[in-house]
Amino acid sequence: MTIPELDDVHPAWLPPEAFRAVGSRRTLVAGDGTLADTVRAEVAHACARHGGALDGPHDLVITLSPQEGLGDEDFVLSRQDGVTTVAAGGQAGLLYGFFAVVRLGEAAFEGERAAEHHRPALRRRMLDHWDNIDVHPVMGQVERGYAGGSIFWRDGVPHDDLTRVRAYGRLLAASGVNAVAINNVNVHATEARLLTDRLGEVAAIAGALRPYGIRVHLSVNFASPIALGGLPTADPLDAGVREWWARTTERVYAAIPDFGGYVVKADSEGQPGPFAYGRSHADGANTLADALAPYEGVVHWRAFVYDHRQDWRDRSTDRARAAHDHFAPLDGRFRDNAILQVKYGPMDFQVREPVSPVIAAMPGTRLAVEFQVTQEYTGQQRHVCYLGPLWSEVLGFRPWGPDGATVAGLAVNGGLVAVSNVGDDPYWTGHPLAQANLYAFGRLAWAPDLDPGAVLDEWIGLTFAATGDREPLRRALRELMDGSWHTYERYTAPLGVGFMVRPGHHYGPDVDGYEYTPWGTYHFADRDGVGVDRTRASGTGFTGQYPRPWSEVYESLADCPDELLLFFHHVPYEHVLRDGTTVIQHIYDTHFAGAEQAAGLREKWEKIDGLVAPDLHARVRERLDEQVRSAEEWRDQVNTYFLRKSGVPDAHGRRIH
Ligand code: BDP
Repeated sequence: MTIPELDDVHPAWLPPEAFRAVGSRRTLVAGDGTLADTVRAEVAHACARHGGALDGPHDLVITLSPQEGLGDEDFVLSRQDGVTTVAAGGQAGLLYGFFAVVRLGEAAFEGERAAEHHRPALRRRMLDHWDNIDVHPVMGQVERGYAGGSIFWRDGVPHDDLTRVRAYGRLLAASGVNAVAINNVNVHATEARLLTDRLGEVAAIAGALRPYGIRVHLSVNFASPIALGGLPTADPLDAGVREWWARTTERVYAAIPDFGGYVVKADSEGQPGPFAYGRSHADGANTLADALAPYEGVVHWRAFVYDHRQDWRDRSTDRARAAHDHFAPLDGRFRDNAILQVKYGPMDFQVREPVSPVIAAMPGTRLAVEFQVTQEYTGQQRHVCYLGPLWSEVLGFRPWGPDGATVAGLAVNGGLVAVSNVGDDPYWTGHPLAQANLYAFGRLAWAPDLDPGAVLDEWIGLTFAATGDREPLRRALRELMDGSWHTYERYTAPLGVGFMVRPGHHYGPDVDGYEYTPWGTYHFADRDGVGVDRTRASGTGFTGQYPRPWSEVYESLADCPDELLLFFHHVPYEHVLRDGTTVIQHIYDTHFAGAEQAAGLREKWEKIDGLVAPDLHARVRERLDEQVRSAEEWRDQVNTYFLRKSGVPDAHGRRIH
């Protein structure tokens, strides 16, 4: 493994300057093994650039120090008598400790520092790639990808140079991520074969990510025993099927001894699953879990199961209910190495949703919470939308009220997963500022309590480390990005109602685009009002899936938080919100304000000209132009729609249409 070659790839938050503090010192790295070698190579590379050394009296000691209570990824950071020490519980701790010092920069070498024990809050911190090997006729190569092609494959074969994959692993390790699922959860025929005759490709990718402590996982097709094994059935309780999974998995581990495990999307949006055999999702998950158990692998079984062919007129089948209806009764029936992977909201990665009730409903099951770093529903990396604050809200949510556990606490043994936003785009993420989302995901998965604004500052500090006086840049970027999620929310779908996007690609507004389709994503707007009645009293009963106090809070029109009002209630346009405005006026006001704020972002960016590299500045400017255009389109379509439905004019007399 060589580090210098990685410098040819856009460095994102690891530019050479970010290593100045470490690289200008004398450092001792003590420990043997793959990750210790990585840290040694990193330090050597930084020293070569910044004048430090790996011998002589030390300013920094990075050493293995296994002891009671210190996990493999943990490290203790301290500073005494002019020496900064990272004492790691295991090899991974060396790596994370090293990057912690990089993040601190000069601050790591100032004064004294009492011993701080750092440990990841969540054991598995994973990115899922929705990459295809072949270019899919509708979805392209990366499903919901907005940053070019796959970093793993091109033209149906693996990239022969995996430098970019190695650089990716390095970036992820520096943010705290330790697992990557490399292929799409919708597993098409070509990608299914990664499990068998194309396994060598998985092994090569695993080899590129291993030096940075990242394990590879694979999305598998539930019907593989038929398609790949030639069996007549994929029934999870069939002995031949179980045997096939066991033998296939054995071969996977022979090729990749530290393989992480499988990801499965079953009985969802056309993917095969156990329902075809009258079996439950626990039966399905457990068969794969049993095959993985001898190697300590895990299966991530997705809870995103719903009927995508429902009748929109039948209000009793509420898509929001589906995951809980399917999975809550199965609590306690999953193997210990089966992890139920639950999207953070009950619908589908919308800009605003309540937290999924499944997360509180399965105390006897290991749960992972799933986010979407790729901005499918949040501007597709053409809009600035810093998602740290959204994730932070979800992670800190307490389903049982102020004295109960947080979502992050409930996911401790399962982990945090997110759909990646990277591709082979030179900036990794299409929109250069979308790199912050990738970084923030890793940091929040490691430490969910971190303030997302502070994470943003950290990202700015590292990414633009070469900028001499960073304060003006930091202030400008902070202003531009920190509130950008709320800005996006204002000019898109109001009050938590979700899904007013164009069908298929999901970019831009189409208020009724999904209203009369079988996907289960409705707003029920008519001339009298808007919103989905999900109460027990008169609606779908979804509120009953929450424990108290939230079941009561959401049920009550008076108590339901305004930002989720239309998710839970169907209300007249004249319904008055907490700030005294009516729903209809709120829709107008937020859409005008949001579009105006989008224009403000562009102005702020203009002020940054000269503080960042010209090519990066130009790329962001071009995207901001599109964001401003798109925000105006959203404003006009949503406002016009509701003006026509309701007949209520804007109280401020602004032109709608
Ligand atoms: C939806 C995406 C779709 C994914 C699906 C999933 O539109 O492309 O396959 O989620 O999570 O949001 O499986």
